[in-house]
Amino acid sequence: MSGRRLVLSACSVLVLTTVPAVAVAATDATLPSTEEKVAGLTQAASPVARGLIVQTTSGTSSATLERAADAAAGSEVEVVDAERLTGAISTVGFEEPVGYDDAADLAAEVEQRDDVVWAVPDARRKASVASPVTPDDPSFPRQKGVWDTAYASPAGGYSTKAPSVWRSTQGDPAVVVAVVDTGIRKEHPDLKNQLVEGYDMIGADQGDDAQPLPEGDPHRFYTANDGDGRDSDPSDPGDWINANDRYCYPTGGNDFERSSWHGTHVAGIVAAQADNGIGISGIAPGVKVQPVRAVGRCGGWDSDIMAAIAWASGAKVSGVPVNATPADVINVSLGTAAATSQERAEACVPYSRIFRSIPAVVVAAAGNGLGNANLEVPASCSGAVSVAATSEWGFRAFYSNVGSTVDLSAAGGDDVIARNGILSTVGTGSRGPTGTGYAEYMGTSMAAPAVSGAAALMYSLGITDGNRVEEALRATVSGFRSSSKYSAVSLSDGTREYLLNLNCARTRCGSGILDLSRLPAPIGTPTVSGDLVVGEPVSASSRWTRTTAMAYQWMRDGEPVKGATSASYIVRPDDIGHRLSYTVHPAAQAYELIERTSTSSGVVPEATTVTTSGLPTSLRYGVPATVDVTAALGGVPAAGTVRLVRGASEVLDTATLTAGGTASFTISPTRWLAGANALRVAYAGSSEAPRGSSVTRTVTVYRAVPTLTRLTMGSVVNDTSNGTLWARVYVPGVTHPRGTFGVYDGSRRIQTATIAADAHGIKKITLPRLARGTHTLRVKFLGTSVVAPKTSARKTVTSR
Ligand SMILES: [Ca+2]
Ligand SMILES: [Ca+2]
Ligand SMILES: [Ca+2]
Repeated sequence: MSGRRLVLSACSVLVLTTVPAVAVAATDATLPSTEEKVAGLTQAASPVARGLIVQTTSGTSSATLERAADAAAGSEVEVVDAERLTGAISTVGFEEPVGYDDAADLAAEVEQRDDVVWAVPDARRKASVASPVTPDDPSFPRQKGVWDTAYASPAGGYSTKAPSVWRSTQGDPAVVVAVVDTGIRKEHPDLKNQLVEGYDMIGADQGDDAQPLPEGDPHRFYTANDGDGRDSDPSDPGDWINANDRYCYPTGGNDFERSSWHGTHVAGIVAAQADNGIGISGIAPGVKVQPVRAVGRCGGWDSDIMAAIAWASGAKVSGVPVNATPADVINVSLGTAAATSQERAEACVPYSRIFRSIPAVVVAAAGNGLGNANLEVPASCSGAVSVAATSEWGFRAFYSNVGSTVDLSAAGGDDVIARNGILSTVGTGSRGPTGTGYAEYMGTSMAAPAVSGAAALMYSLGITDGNRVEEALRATVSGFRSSSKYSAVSLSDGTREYLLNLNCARTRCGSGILDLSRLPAPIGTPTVSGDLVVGEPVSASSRWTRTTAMAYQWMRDGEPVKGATSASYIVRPDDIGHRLSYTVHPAAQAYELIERTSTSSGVVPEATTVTTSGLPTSLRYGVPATVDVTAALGGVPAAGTVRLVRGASEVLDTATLTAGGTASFTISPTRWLAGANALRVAYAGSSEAPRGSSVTRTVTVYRAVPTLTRLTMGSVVNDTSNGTLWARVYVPGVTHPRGTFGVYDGSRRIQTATIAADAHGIKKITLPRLARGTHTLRVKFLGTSVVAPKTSARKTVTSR
């Protein structure tokens, strides 16, 4: 095992050759030098254009303009449409935004045409969706992997969207993320307050006999590069490699490689200090980083990396003092691809054994091999969270390995196709350290610490079980950009062509792209709202960064109240003299450990009790009932008022209690519809006493039973004139019953008449002429929602 060298997962140098339908001038796809990037830090973020705005001479059609722009663009920019903006000004759209400079070049070319007056890039002028939290760090706007303002939908684009969680927490300083890497530049102003003690776990290099090289051997500390073996100082001395270095490159012929300051870059992505007016902000700027040095020049050894992981988690490593601040999350932005699945399986045995024996979450980079993530060691080993990289466009970053062992993806920068890297902290100096600064790197090395930062935020919120954190990480994602346009991207490293599919899918890039706006996090402390009155509801009041189904448990003096698991709670007599509170957590299993306990309510006061007699379970419409009420507090008659309430809040009547604490209501059910009515008699309080208990009963109001009179109707009518009859309906307790009469001749209705509003239920009904003969007539009151129908006796009438 100790013979394996693992290398950093920062990206190797590749150049795009042809990229169909993508705007890339692939002239300089290599990583710019650190100094160039540091110098560029004060400049504004690279602007983009989504098309051109063109003024033509009259008579140039949009179609002509589109063809012209397309011809000028060649294969580098895909022109999708052109349309008239206003007058002779038109817009030409690109399929994807392109760099402003490229668009300006294209505009200049289009402007050469005789029928074009001028052409300028259609540039973005304004952020679409601002970050929910904007720290004062001056380079925050350039941190497109943290919050990308270029998208209106999805808000924050395909970034990590950590500012969504920052409304709740930026991380708990008790949470530690170990960065197993090249070490750290502790003096970096954006990191110096963010660190806990780490360790340098790089031992002496080994010879062919698998024994440490002897003292005096010039390569004894070649990897360590700090002149000694394991020591307590994880400072990064630099990992440069000289030209034609035959120790790292046995066949020689290599160019000089600058120091990467990789561990410092990764540490800044996790937890660069926020709101200090300097540089950038990490994903979890409130937590601590523990730098553990395990890779140096030319990479590092499995044995040192495993020792670093074990030590970081708090496990014993022989010859090394125990870690006083064991890490909750361990970031491993390094690895190499095994040649075969057999080799990978063998290499994973000790790694998985360690991963499974420690409580910490291990997050590892899936590798930048443009190939199979399932061969990457240690990311593909079971027990590690394997992270692939996506670009700011929501596609696979071109370099990222993909495969079924990937757990999720995260923004890792793509400086070649999407033209943006991940900005973070670095040391400066091409060999040893000369200072500190910032640089954009891309790689799964940059995606993994975004996930580690997310895991640290989850720990800070209360998901302190490593398995639950892994589950939550896989759940806290949004979907990949759906498109097929990147199904064939061709790149070259100068010797080999790579044909890449940049479309992500769950089988290739994990469950989705890390999206912390999907993480429900509490904002502030939950409270109990509502009046503490027995029989009345109180409700849970809590704010979260995301609306999602919540689970509640109400508590009485901190003890759960059985069955009280809704957002609201009806105060019970048992609660008198106790305080109420509740716990609340997202219902989804992945987040259920993010639980908060509300502040406690005041003490539930002793309630004035109300008793009633005569409150019926049913009433007849129009027939009043009398309810006697007694209110007492501790056996003493209560003063104040009582209310008769219908439903939730409709006060039907109010009565003042007598000196004996009694009152009575006359329930006169003419104001209600028939059916079930929830009636409540409640103590309404007084200047001395709070509101008290109530008595609630469902009262069913049946329809009134009317009586019907037919006032006048002779037994004989003339067949040449209209007969008349008077009908009247009586409804007990109702002065002016409403409704409709029907007059029937046998079973046939021959007339219908509606009673006027103030007619005492009386209606004069004019009948149609009746054919000669005998008719059996009836008058029927047809009934209403509150009065039942009623039919008169038959009446035989003869028409002559
Ligand atoms: Ca050392
Ligand atoms: Ca050291
Ligand atoms: Ca900062």
